[in-house]
Amino acid sequence: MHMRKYPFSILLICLLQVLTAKAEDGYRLWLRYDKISNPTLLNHYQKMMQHLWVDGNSPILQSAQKELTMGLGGLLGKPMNQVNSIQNNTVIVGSVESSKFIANLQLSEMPRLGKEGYLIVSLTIEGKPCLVVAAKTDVGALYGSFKLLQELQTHQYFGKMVMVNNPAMQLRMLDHWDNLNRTVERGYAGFSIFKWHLLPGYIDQRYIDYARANASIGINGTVVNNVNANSLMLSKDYLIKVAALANVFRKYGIKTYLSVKFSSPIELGKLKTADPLDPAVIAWWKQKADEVYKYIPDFGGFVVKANSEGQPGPQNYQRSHADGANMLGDALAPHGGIVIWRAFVYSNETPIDRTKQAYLEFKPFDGQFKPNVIVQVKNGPLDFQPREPFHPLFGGMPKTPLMMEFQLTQEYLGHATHLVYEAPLMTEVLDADTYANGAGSTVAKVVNGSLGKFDLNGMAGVANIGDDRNWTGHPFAQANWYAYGRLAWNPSQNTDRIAEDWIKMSWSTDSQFVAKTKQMMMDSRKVLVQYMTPLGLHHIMGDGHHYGPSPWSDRLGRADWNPVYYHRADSAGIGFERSSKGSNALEQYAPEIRKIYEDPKTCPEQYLLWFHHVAWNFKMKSGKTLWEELCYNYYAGVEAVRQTQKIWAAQKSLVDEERFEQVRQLLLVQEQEAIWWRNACLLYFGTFSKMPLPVGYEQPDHDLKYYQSLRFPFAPGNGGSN
Ligand code: GCW
Repeated sequence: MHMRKYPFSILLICLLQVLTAKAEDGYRLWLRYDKISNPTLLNHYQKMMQHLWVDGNSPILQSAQKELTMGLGGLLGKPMNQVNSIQNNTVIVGSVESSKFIANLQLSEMPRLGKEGYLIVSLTIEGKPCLVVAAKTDVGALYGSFKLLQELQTHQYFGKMVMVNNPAMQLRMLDHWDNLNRTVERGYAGFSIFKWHLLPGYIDQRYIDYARANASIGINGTVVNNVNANSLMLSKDYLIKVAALANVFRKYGIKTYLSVKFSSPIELGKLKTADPLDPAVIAWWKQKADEVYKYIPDFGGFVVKANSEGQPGPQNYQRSHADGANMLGDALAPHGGIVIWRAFVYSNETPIDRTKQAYLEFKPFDGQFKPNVIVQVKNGPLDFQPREPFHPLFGGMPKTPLMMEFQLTQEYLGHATHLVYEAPLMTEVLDADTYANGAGSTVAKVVNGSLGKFDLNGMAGVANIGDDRNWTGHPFAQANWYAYGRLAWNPSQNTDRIAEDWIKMSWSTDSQFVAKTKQMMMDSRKVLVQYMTPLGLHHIMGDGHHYGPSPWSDRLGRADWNPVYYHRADSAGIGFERSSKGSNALEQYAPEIRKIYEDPKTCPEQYLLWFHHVAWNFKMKSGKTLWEELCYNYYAGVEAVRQTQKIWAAQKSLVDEERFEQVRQLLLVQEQEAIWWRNACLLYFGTFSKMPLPVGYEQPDHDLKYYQSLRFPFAPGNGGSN
């Protein structure tokens, strides 16, 4: 019996080892910590990092210790020797806040560190060479620990090192649009990671790994529920659940925030009104804020979507956004909390150009918000389109702190099916010059507070994660979560470099693999714009679910929900005239911008149809007519996806089978969907231009009627109950 059992169990173990060694399901994100494959580097690192000393025992330092133990142990291929005094070749981690040893070192770089910054320096102390990760605070030391691991994972760190690093922004937030029933608005990676019905009792390992991933890229705040909020979130039952999550996140330097519904005093408090100037309402919110802080002493604050897309707000009571935001600000102020008030509003009544409305509503209140209120503005004036010019509120409200809202989830960028690296979209906006205070007044300088000298400043990214095993659905969508965090930490980082780091950490350090994969990523957003909305087209997607093309849609209740409102194609041409000859949305920008954009001949072509209605035979810079250029772009976009497929196919031997195959299949779907966009849009626009597809292009395999007949009743991410 024993003889038979023994070899079988050995066999099973071996089999399991083979399987687990091969299985690469993406769960580990960019924190894989597999043993360094380059023998010279490995040898070098092993010599330099023989011991680990994390000096201090706070929950945050314990997180650092756990991460370094796991990370260094994995990368160096041997368990770390834990010590509590200096030895030869020790990694020493600590902060002035909790380590006498670190404080006594009196490091000369220390004065250059902010609250969350860190320093990594090679030193010889008491004759012993060591590597010191030091900070003023424990959270700084945690960030430094992740940075050290990143340096090793990307094979950067070799030899002596001095690195001083501070975050550029105060708030670096990840915003979930997760509902209490675990559906995720505009979520394409499964259900919400937050299992409300099992909280507070059950702490899923995913919450911890989520916090680790966020901390590794410097994210320090999370909004756990949808801005289309349910007032139940503020009930005692749910606050206890939120507190359990906050207990996990706190250990990684992450503050918890909640989206709140403005009418909560009515729904939860049984008041007759939610009027922000009503004394009973004011008292209700104050008492609610006190209660929240009883459960979560370091609670971050409230995020509010008010008077937008049917959400209640102060305007229901003829009060202003400032009245509403300031009332909540007063309730949170005694506890150090903040209000993040969203500027994504467009009025139900006003029939003017939707892209002008947020500016018109908010600009008059510039300088009238309480010091603990920050206004959160989407990157563009419409709604997270594949390409939009920057929002004119950036630079338009010099006396008010503004924060950036990016959308990581790919609502308008091919859901979790299309391979799109969003970092170039982000930097395109961050680097844009608002001219608010002369040339060089970039959007980045608005949102990092440097232009207006605001201590309150930051960025938010609408999360793209769910309970899919690999978190984001598409393996490459992880890069958007990663890059967002890196850019919130430092908006002037090179997107190419961020991609490179992400590839090395998430896939492989093989130089050919890194170079080719980076090439696929860097162009991917430009390519998506080409096959979806080239030359400044926007909002021509399917109704409701926003899946696929539907430029012909004209049936929705409000004019400005319909694609035809945006592209305005007719026999004369196509595009939305937003110059002084049209809606004059351009007037909301600085004169330097207006001057160039006003004239279709000087307007950057990537925004041409955003700002102008242009004749079909308008001469483009390439010498082509507008119609030809439109066709060229749609076809080039599809071709580029095919090119990407080829590059990926050639990588097969350099990557694990599981993720290789997943990406391969998704690229096939992406190609099909790119063709669908191209054919549907060109067939439809051709009914106005009356011009044929240029010769030599492959012909659409269906007619326009076919594309118009497609229906997708259960496309994911489409709102639903919360
Ligand atoms: O783009 C729209 C989305 C809505 C979203 C809204 C917003 C949360 O289609 O699903 O609602 O933006 O940002 O508030």
